[in-house]
Amino acid sequence: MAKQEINPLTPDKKEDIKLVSPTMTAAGVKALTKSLEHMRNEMTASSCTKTLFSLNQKGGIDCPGCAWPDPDDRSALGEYCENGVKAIAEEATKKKADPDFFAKHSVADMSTWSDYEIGKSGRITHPMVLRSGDTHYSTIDWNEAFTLIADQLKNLPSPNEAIFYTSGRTSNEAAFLYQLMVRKYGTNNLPDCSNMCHEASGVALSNTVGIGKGSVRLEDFYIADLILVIGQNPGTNHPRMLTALSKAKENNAKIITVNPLTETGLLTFKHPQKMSHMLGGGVKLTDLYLNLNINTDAALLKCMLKMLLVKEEASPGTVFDLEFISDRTTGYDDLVKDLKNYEIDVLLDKCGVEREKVETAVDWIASSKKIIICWAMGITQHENSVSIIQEIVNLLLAKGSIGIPGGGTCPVRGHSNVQGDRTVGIWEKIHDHLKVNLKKNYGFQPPLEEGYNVVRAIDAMAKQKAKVFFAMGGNFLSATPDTNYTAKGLQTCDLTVHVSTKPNRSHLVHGKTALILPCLGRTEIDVQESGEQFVSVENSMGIVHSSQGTLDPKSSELKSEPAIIAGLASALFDDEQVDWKGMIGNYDLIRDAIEINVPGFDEYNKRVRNPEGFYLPNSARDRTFNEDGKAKFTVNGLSQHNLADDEYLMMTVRSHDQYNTTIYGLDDRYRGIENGRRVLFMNPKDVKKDGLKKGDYVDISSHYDGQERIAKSFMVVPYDIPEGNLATYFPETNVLVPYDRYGKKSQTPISKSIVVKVEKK
Ligand SMILES: Nc1nc2c(c(=O)[nH]1)N[C@H]1C(S)=C(S)[C@@H](COP(=O)(O)OP(=O)(O)OC[C@H]3O[C@@H](n4cnc5c(=O)[nH]c(N)nc54)[C@H](O)[C@@H]3O)O[C@H]1N2
Ligand SMILES: Nc1nc2c(c(=O)[nH]1)N[C@H]1C(S)=C(S)[C@@H](COP(=O)(O)OP(=O)(O)OC[C@H]3O[C@@H](n4cnc5c(=O)[nH]c(N)nc54)[C@H](O)[C@@H]3O)O[C@H]1N2
Ligand SMILES: [Mo]
Repeated sequence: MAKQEINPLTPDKKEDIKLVSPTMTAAGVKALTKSLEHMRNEMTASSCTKTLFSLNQKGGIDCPGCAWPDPDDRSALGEYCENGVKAIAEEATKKKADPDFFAKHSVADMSTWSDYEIGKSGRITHPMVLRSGDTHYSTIDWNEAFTLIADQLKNLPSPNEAIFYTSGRTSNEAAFLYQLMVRKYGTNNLPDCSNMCHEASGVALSNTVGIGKGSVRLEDFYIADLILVIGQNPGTNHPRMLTALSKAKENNAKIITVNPLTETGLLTFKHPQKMSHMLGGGVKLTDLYLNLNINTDAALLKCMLKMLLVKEEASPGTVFDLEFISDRTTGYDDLVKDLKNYEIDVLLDKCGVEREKVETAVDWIASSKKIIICWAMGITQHENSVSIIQEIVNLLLAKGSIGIPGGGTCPVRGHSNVQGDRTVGIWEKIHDHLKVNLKKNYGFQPPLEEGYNVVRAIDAMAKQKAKVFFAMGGNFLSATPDTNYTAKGLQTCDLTVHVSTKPNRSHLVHGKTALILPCLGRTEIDVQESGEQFVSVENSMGIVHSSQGTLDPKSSELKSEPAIIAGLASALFDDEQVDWKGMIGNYDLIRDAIEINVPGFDEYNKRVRNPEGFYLPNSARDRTFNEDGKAKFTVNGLSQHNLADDEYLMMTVRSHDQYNTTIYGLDDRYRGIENGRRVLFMNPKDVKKDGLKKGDYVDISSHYDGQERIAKSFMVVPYDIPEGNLATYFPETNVLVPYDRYGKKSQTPISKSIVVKVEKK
């Protein structure tokens, strides 16, 4: 059979989309019924019971849904939310993508399916291979697969021609072993999903407060005076955060939301496990909603700082914390000098928020001390993300609100262990302590030169500088920018390998030889030589805790992620420096290895067995900033877009029914969308201006450096979004994002500010 061309894009068939009234209350009864529906459709009854009662319980399964922490006073029912349950149902599904499935469907056929259809095919049960010229994946023995990969790696002229990607679900144990294998092999090519996610937060926070993580604890939410939620949609992406916000409200905190869209999840919340919420009207969360233009947060924050400065100068010491500023910071005078260069009216005009609303926000900030600022992808995926986050830090520093009970920074992480992966060594740069410790403890010189991050990895493959691509989880093809260019890169590789739980589009757009290595999921029991194992993860607030599955593995052929790494490492190296076999026989030995290589993990095996886990050290929380102990104010510019008359600024967001590239369903009930995903949210005035109407189909294009990129067949949805701004769902529009346009200093793709044109079909 002749090999067919594979289209790497999500098929652009017109969908039968229904536009309905958005649900205006987050969670509530609907969330419960939706959760149960997903579980019933995907799982057996006994799996439902075994997982639900263990989810986010102390010593139970850490929810793979997001990185929000669990409260210590969680109920006997555990802490879960609608989207956590969907994540579990997706993994613990009874459907199987087994060898018969792969024999029946060719790679070319599967590539014409939607992401939803591909994902719903079920759990992969056997290691699969696609050799050069094959049309279908077929089974391969584990040892043969390891030898195949090891041979390819050994034959590369340089270890830097191999790339080792990580998605953020990987446990600390697997991540540590993985980076150990990769660095022993000789490269720092360890791109990870963080490069597309909170990289800018890490860079900006390290640069200013000396540690790339947030400073608040969950308990701080309960005593805060004021919480700002900027560029984040927790109702969909971190639903358990709504419980913390509602608790803050009960304790009289005020909440300000900054977002171009009025997100239902931030308006009213009904806790599905609280009778008072369910019977009453729920809790009103946001007190003040600032609907700004996309990518104008720096202007808004500067405007707030300037208004605060006016108040401070009128009555010194009443608004800013002058003692903290003089004792614990540097750069305040430069900040003040720089603020004088800006006009309030010009800043207000740029962000498009009414003056009175900003003044109210400023009054609240002026009179509050315990201020928490939360942010996520609405802030981190722009060219000037690092600057915006540094402006957030400026505000908190001026107020003396970092490192106090009830105040501080809160970058809300995405993947459930993305923060932990970085802590234990997944990074294209190498931590200073690993440079020293890997040599000391394992006797090899780790590579020191910087490896490829995500955008560099794409370019290296497309330019044939890298020939082997290995992914520990994730969906590199669809999650990354510039889908066609990424596809070209993957397709020119000699070998692509994916350690995965379920099929995704990255398995279909592959190198000359391709492997899928099926692994255990979080929900499953992991038995090794010394018995049943658990793994550990770090949440958004720096707590490390255990996670242990309760379900029987979907197939006896599945291996755990650590076992896959150890299997490959044993085929790759024949020296005795690292006891791979011993470590996977008993994960305590991996944790011992982490303890001696990574600071902060003293008595890891003991402390991880505390039901609540343990906090990693956090210098910003303790108010020790940087080497000189001082935090830095910074001077930052504003974003510039200079759009032509027919251009828009477009953000790509998540629907309520997806987990990144995994599509749980086709509805986004908080935004009134049913049965489809190819929608373009547009201001009604813009719809009219472009001669369009509700329900029309359009193509969207971008034109960076004269190159046209097109995403086809999107339905126009008139929506409450500022004029000149558009929104679509990712990954359908990733094809429009040029791989070489990214955040300064963070190299995070500009997924939230893409300049595009809209054309009627
Ligand atoms: N159910 C579910 N949970 C998830 C995920 C998922 O896909 N599904 N993904 C996980 C991952 S990896 C991550 S990183 C997080 C993502 O969590 P979020 O960051 O909440 O995800 P997004 O949908 O990208 O939403 C970004 C929000 O930013 C707003 N926004 C966009 N541009 C701007 C801007 O310029 N300024 C401001 N102020 N706001 C802006 C959008 O309107 C939207 O409300 O969630 C994690 N949890
Ligand atoms: N345009 C645009 N692009 C974006 C974003 C955006 O907002 N807009 N967001 C970015 C962000 S924040 C992120 S984090 C990335 C996400 O990028 P990735 O992390 O690469 O993508 P996911 O969709 O989360 O990966 C899903 C796949 O992971 C596999 N998987 C699930 N569980 C496991 C497991 O336990 N082990 C293993 N080995 N595999 C597993 C399954 O096969 C599944 O198909 O996308 C980025 N891309
Ligand atoms: Mo993310």
